[in-house]
Amino acid sequence: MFYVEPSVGQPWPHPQQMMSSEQRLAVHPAAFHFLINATSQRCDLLVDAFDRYYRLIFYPQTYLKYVLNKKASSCDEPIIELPMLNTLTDTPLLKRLNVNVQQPCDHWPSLESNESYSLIIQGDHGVLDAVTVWGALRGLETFSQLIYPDDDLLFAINETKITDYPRFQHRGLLIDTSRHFISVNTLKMNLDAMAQSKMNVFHWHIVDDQSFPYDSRAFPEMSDEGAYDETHVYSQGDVADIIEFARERGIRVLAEYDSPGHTLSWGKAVDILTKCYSGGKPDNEFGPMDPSRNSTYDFLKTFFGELADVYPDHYIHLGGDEVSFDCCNPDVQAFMANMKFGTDYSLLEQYYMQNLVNIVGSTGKGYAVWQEIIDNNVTVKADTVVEVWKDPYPEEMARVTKLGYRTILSTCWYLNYISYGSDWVQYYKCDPYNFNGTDDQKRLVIGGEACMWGEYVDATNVITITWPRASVVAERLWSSIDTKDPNAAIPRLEEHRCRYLRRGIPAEPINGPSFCQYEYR
Ligand code: CP6
Repeated sequence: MFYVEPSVGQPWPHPQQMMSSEQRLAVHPAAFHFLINATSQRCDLLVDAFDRYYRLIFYPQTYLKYVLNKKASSCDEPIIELPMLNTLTDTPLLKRLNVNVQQPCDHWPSLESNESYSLIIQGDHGVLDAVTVWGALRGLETFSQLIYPDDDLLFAINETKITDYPRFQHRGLLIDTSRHFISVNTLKMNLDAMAQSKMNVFHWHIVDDQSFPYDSRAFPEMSDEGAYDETHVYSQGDVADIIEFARERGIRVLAEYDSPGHTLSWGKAVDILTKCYSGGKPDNEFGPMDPSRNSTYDFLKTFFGELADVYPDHYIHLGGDEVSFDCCNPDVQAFMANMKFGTDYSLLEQYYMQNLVNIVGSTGKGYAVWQEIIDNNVTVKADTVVEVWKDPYPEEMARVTKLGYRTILSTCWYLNYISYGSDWVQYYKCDPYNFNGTDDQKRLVIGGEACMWGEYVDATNVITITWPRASVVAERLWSSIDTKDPNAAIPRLEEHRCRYLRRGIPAEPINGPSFCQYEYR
């Protein structure tokens, strides 16, 4: 073989258990419908999902346009006609998918959501069973991927039995919107790509040193001064729109407001940063949030109080990474002497973080943090999620879980590193269980995140560089521990990438020479 050939009708990520037969069924848009059982009837999430998946299956070319413009046009544009099924075919028809959801529809997905489902395609209908609506969404995605275009039948599906559930509860993707602004529509396209790989956490690294594109209710001046310009800002409406778009796909929005480092843009409008001194006077440089002033903590109370209302997820990410200690300030030094910290800046960092986690904890929220918080001995709430991002990660995973904290791994999934060749194989081989620890420690590992830092990506390339590379992480986090052979993954990954193209998502080739008939135009 001189180029990689895709599989046909194989889902990605691979289901926990799947059996399929040679028996093919035809599927036609004029002769197929979704049917909801009685108890799941009043679930808008499901009704909207049927509408989306009907389009994704039969009219993938118009799908994205439809979901991205939903707000703008209230009437659906007519979908293009497909030729009628050739009535001479003797292939049986799949007429409907019966969807049964046991529990009443919840409003928000959470870390504890049950995403399991089973799917049986047999005879003239399919049955999708799930405990929750979130499981039903995952099952609908799988169903849509089992259906493949066919020259004679238009669309075909093989008789199949699937039992499926995620190996890990937290399957995230970090997108950074501070180094480059990324439009709401591009973020939505990315959320759609996540749903198509069953990822369920959008880690939104929304602000950082370079820009503050969040329009705060309490401090609107922060984006007036801190964003690149006044049009490159997420309004409260934009944030709500992203959260809703994610919710419809069973994706949580984990917003990160990183401090005390990485906050230069925060300080453009509010006086909260450490002023650096050289030669005995301020030199107009700024350091991390000023941990020595009470006014800093007053600000944090108001600001994080607001965020607790804006973001519905139980968790908010507090950052805490890469705090630099080379900003000298006499007041901070006096404070350190007074607090008996000596010259140990890690104690100062610990003091700030301890205050911050107490403030955020008192809003009722849980928090995620980068590993430095734990390395610095801050006492955090028992339900804290610690994100490991440094090497050597096996030691860190062992240390954090030994302390009893839930952990997610991102070290080996920094997708912002790009290089020639099939770099995805190394992501595929990395596993959150690659460390020495007891079963109790392993149980504390709740998943991981692919990270797409924003220094070298904006709307021109973020989708292309992220997909399908993040799908590789998605399969590691969803599928069984035994789904690990890259050679077995190649044809399915190739089909998955081609399916992204068919659905209008410009995912890049990652297996060397290949051919996808839905070439991106
Ligand atoms: N920004 C923030 C970053 C990074 C981190 N935090 C980062 C560090 C190293 C690499 C990529 C990104 N750009 N706030 C580290 C968590 Cl290689």
